[in-house]
Amino acid sequence: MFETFAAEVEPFDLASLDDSGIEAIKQLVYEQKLVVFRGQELADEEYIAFARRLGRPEPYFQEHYHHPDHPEIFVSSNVPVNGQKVGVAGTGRFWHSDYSFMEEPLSMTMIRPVVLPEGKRGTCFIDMELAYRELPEHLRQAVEGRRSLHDARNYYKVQPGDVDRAIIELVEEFHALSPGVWQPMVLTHPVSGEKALFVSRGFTLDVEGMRHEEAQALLTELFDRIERPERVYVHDWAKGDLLMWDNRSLIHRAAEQAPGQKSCSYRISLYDGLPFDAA
Ligand code: 7UC
Ligand code: FE
Repeated sequence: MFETFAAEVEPFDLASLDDSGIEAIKQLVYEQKLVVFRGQELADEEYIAFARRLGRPEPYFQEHYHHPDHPEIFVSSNVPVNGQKVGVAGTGRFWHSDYSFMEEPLSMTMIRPVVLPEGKRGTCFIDMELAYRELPEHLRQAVEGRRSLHDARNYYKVQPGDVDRAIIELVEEFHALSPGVWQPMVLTHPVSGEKALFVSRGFTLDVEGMRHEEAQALLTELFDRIERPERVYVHDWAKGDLLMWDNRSLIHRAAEQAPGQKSCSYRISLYDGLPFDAA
């Protein structure tokens, strides 16, 4: 496996950082794209307080993903609490960048495992700046200055209240809530000035100014290149990990996990105050 990105930081007290320490962490994330803080056992309130110092945490637009006491925390879990379902199970099992289907995509995402399954559980990442640099000329020309449609419709998760309702109604309701958005296919990072490809198999559904077949052929060619196994970096979760990454320069997906295992993680995504695209 290759490693052009990702940094690991040994255990230290995240909660006692001064302002310059917070700024240093943000710079580290912009430089390394993914940072894994080891040995962090934060209480929920400390986790949220840390996120607030980095930027503006954004509660997920669908409330059933929220932690019951903390809307800022997105709960990916198949572990009931007091017999009650909490959050949503099996999230993010497809390549994507968080909220790319929204007008304002999320700058940074943090995840910490809360219940670790037996066997492996992790998150996979792809460096989209490298993907951009590696594009052959014909693909670079196809994406430069073009927009593509990002829409989360294929990953709407059926909820308990959806029982007995028609699929078409659920799809229309979701579309009204989140109609999708045209995004540039190439981003310019506001800090490094680096260009990154901004598409993903999970959320990118169409390309501007192309016939349907042409658009799908271009997207499939792009995704097949981007997702080459030698370009996928897998971080296996350990207890106490806090992952933090830049959604402008990486796409990610949940790694496969053994079926039937209990797993729970807490995510906080935030806006860092910089433009998502500095082009
Ligand atoms: O359930 C999920 O996989 C959530 C996904 C549709 N969206 C995550 C995000 O922030 O983009
Ligand atoms: Fe995600």
